[in-house]
Amino acid sequence: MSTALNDFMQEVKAKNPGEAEFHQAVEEVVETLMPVVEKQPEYRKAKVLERMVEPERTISFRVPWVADNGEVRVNRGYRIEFNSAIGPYKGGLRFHPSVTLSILKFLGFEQIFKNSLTTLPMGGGKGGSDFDPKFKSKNEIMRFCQSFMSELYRHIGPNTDVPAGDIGVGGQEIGFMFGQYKKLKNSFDGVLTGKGLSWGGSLIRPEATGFGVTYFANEMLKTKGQSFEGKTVAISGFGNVAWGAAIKVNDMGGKVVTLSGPDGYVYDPAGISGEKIEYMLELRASNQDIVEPYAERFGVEFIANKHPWEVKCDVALPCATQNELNEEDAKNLLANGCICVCEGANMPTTPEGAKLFLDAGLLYGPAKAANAGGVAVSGLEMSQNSIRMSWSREEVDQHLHRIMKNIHQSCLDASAQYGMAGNYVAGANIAGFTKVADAMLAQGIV
Ligand code: NDP
Ligand code: 2IT
Repeated sequence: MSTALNDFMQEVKAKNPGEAEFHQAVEEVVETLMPVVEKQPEYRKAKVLERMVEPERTISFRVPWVADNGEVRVNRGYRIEFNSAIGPYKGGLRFHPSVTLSILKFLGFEQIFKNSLTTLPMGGGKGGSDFDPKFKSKNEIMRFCQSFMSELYRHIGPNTDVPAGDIGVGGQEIGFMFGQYKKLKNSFDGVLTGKGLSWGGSLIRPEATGFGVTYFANEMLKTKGQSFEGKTVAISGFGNVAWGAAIKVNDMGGKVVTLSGPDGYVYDPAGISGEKIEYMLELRASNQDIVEPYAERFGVEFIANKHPWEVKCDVALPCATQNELNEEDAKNLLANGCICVCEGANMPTTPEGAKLFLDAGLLYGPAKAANAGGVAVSGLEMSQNSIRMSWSREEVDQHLHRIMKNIHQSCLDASAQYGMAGNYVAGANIAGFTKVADAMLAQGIV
């Protein structure tokens, strides 16, 4: 570690004690940005990096609600409004018992660069709660969402901060929160994305992250004269992102052989396609957060308490959660001949795993570039809301495909410009950073 990076990280750690995920996300970005910042005295003088790691605003609030049995429950809600240099704060809401300030700060920080890469005018933010949707009734989820929005509504708005979904927050939760926002504000605003089609949502938003990851992986494969045709693909997770990726991999001629949940993974060597993909929606809607019923339903192997990275595959798409692919998993993938790892989840690979991929020269697509398709279509939903129009499926998909190709090219160009050709991690960080940093310089010390 260089002295400059070491000093910088010491300060970040001292100011944000105990926030391991946030430190991890900052270190990964700053490591690749140091050479850029050191070449630009204006960035250093204006303390652009130091300002970027400090959220513009951090909101934390009480979320009380009543369970079906009459018991009062109290959760904690958050919204991190990280950076608004290039547009209103934008980013998802995560409802999961593992949610802490550290997790949301890592996600909000990454979102700044991801949103910049999309080329759409969106700043970075993230929020959520330690609420666990597992085994909750629909009415309990509704009451929780209403209580959450009863505080959040005063901090957000279509030109201020536009939340969306993430783990544990899908169309149903966005609906309950939108209803409560509209009631409190008496205004029909495009204040959340991922809305239903009849009330301002965009076609392709549910599929967007998974489609985008697959488009990005395909662009990477093309640089080696390859495609998804005939490739064996391991996917982790079974949620929104994994579902979209499974559909698009099949469209592009690949064969998906795994899915995973917190209970383990399923191995389906015949390929996960057609009704098996649709079954993923049932699995998630069952609210049990387990993948084993897939194995029972389709008569395939279930491997308890393991990740799918031990399976032989050509392409791996981690689509579940942070730090789900470690050094040993990376070794297994490389030993089994995997040629491409493209991240659907946010920060799924540990730093040790990522280093192995970069050293081996494998095609490695980092989350903030590869999974930007979700927020990109959120941006398109905002545009459609602003002009009070809705675009066709084909139109939105074409925009998404074009945006993913452009992100891929920007990463390649930036990596080459700084002497790290083909390193998509450096490319994504540098390309995402420059636009935000220049906007911050232009807007003065605020
Ligand atoms: P869903 O709620 O639809 O799916 C939930 C996923 O969460 C499951 O696949 C499950 O996989 C995983 N999960 C289970 N247990 C835990 C745990 N203890 N901690 C954290 N995660 C757990 O979420 P999404 O599909 O929307 O999100 C999956 C990933 O993609 C996340 O990293 C998210 O940040 C990222 N992402 C989502 C976007 C979106 O638009 N929805 C956009 C860009 C990125 P498993 O059990 O195997 O962990
Ligand atoms: O991590 C992400 O980019 C998301 N969860 C989507 C955010 C959004 O605003 O659509």
